[in-house]
Amino acid sequence: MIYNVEKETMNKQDKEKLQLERLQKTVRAVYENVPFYQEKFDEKNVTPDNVQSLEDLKKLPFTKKKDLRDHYPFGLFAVDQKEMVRLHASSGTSGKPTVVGYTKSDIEVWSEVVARAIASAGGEPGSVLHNTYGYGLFTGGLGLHYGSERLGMVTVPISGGNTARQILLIEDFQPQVICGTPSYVLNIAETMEKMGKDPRKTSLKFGIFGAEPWSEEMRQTLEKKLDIKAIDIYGLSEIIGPGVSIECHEAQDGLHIADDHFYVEVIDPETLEPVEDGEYGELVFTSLTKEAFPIIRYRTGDIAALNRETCKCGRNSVRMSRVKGRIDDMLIIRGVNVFPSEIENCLLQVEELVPHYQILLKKNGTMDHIELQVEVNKATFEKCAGDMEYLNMDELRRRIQHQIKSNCLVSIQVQIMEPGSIPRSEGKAVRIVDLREEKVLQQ
Ligand code: DLL
Repeated sequence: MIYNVEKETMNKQDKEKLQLERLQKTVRAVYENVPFYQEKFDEKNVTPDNVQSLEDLKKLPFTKKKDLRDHYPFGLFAVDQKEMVRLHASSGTSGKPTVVGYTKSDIEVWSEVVARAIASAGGEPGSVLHNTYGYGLFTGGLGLHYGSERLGMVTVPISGGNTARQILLIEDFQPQVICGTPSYVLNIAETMEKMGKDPRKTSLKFGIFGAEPWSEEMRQTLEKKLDIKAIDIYGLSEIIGPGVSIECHEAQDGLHIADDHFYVEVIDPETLEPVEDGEYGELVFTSLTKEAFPIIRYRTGDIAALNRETCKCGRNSVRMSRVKGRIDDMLIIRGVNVFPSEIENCLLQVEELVPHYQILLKKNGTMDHIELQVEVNKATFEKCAGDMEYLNMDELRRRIQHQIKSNCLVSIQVQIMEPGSIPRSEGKAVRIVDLREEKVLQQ
């Protein structure tokens, strides 16, 4: 079902006209109300009057996460506090969190784009949505919540954690849709198995998964384990939260961006020049309708590619590929760039492994050293009578290393672990642990 047929199937010409009108209004609002933008525009010698076409957006300066931190907490807001109704913040691994604000109208827009997203994933009015995204300052819980209610779904605001209770409510409330990070929903499915329950036998039909990078192989694992369609949803608090883009259940072929609200560019993170459609680069978003926290050319740090072909579902919006990873999480192993999601892809092709892993960054003297911890499944563990020594680890380790070498072109040290030994997440999975300074890189 298409939630907003008029906006989601709008032709290119009308869309661009609408985008330009909204862009001009946003640019004027930030120039007049946010000193940070006025200064940056002045440095580049541009004023709102210089934005006469969508192409002119390129004249405007980029905004980065550091700009949000430097203006903590409210320095980039464009409206008076009296007009605002909500704050959210992202945790951040060091220093101050990044804070974002919403007016009533911003919450309306957010609910609308998430309602579109849930409908795109297969949600329908009257059916039940089990929402395991964390409620609170994180945008996942409340973002999906408002969208689900807007669509007219019966919303279960269970939030993350207390997995046994999640399972009880899935059995008793019979939801059709589950939302959460892919790693946490996998954790729920595995807990069901441990309790002797079959995760394929629930009422669930669709899963709406995002908030962390995940691979195509992980999608197949979740679809098989839970007998559902696993849909990728993307968003970030700086732009609005979840609902920036989502796949449609009809095609599952790229994520439709709500591009009447968020204008997308993809740039080469080194040269800052735009890349061709289809080429991977850094996603950059400009908000077109936000009031409290409008944002111009925000460099997300997320790597993806664009596709402007019409989708078979009928939506006309520009689509982005699944996010390959964040620039900050990219590992450089002897000169080769690798994202954790690419390693995940390789691991899930090895039958004996479960989809849990951690990449440890260590120091070996003065040299950086990377170690991959993977976990064998229960059946494999039982085959070796619970004694890891009996397992032909060398052969398995060689196969894993070969898989990674042939797909990612890097040699990496692999440590095979017992079932259950890699920490499970109740929200965003921690895939990279930096032990060089005892700090966690990815949250
Ligand atoms: O994670 C918003 C969200 C909530 C999205 C629920 C989807 C579902 P932040 O906490 O600000 O917001 O984190 C945003 O998470 O820049 C990406 O690096 C990553 N991310 C979000 N969705 C995806 C996805 C929420 N589908 C950061 N695939 C973003 C890969 C994702 N990475």
